[in-house]
Amino acid sequence: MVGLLSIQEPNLDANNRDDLGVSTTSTLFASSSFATKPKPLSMNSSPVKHSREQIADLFDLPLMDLLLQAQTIHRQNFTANEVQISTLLSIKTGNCPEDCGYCSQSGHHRDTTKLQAEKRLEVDKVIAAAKRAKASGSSRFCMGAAWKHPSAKDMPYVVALIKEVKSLGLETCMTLGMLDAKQAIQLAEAGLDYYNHNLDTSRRYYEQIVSTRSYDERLETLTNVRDSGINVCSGNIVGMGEGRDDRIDWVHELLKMPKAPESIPVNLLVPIAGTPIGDKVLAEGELPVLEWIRTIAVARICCPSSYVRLSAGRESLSDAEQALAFMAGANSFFYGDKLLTTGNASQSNDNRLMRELGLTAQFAAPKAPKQLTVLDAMSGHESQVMLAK
Ligand code: SAM
Ligand code: DTB
Ligand code: SF4
Repeated sequence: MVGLLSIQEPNLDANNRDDLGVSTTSTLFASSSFATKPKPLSMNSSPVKHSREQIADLFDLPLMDLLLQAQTIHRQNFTANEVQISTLLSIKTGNCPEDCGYCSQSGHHRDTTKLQAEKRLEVDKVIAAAKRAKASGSSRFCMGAAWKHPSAKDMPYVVALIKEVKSLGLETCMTLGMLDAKQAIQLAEAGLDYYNHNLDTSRRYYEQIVSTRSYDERLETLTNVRDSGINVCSGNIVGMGEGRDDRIDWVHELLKMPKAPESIPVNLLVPIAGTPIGDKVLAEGELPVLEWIRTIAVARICCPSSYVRLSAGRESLSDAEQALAFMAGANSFFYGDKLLTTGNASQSNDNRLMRELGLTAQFAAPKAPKQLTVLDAMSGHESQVMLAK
């Protein structure tokens, strides 16, 4: 006989924790032991999210206080010194109809960037790249396409890619532009683990970097992804000429979502000559790297159970700058010699850096089971035990 039970697990949604507020440093330090395993969370915590003012206060902290708080929170939620590694591949490069001011792939800037557009990459080429990524130690394979949104004829192609890449034992991530609800469900049914769709900056500054789509359209896609059951990956770009207020507002946007993204890539702008934003930053100077590190730390504190990823921009950074970013609570990065169209910190350099910092790579995490089969000790019958979300 198969019965259904329901066991309530402690609520592991870190946004619902009451012991991580910015003004509760005494609680924070009292509970900090720098243990390497996550601590059990309180079962009766009430929902607390940082207000915009609290986020601004975090940005204003002396850097060492901010880093200590971020690293402490990191260690309460994740295994210390363990990082998740993803590899990126561009499956359709260039000639994008959107006009994102930072992007080499926008068709609007093609006369000045001179980027060579390419057709969709064939399935076997993508699979060969995924196999190389797995062999090199990546746990997740992220496929990006320069589309406004996938067309109906692109859907069977991306569904085939998800199934094939998953069958290699890799987690899958895609970033294909906007998705409607039906498309998100199709990708979820194919088994997609993560969908990346960045808000990039504040609502206010967004209008100055993209004119072909709105912030609300971006949020709509994120809602469709969340509702489909795919894990949400949504991050930003720091250093596009935005102000700290915009970085604060971006963090605040994450906290306005019903649930913070599971994965938060914090990109440091790669200034690309021939793009409007790249040219401006190249002429006027780049944002100091410490502000990117502060942004990582604030994202870590405000979204304690999310993976925070060092994304674009690492190629130009020193070992010490990257070490500070990990100290700030980043626990994921893009691995491999190339991002989508620009270079990345080389794989051999990353291997050396990981050894020097004592970081280890996390294996692909299988999805948590939704139910367990248990044996009733009295009757010997099997039961399916549902695990509460
Ligand atoms: N077309 C899809 C989209 O926009 O969602 C997916 C690809 S797009 C290249 C993915 C993300 O890469 C962007 O949202 C942006 O955050 C980041 N990105 C693009 N160009 C960048 C640059 N020059 N520097 C840093 N990040 C960049
Ligand atoms: C994300 O936030 N950063 C990655 C990934 N998601 C798709 C892309 C970075 C692109 C950097 C510029 C380029 O290589 O074209
Ligand atoms: Fe297209 Fe994405 Fe680049 Fe914008 S960021 S131009 S949507 S590829």
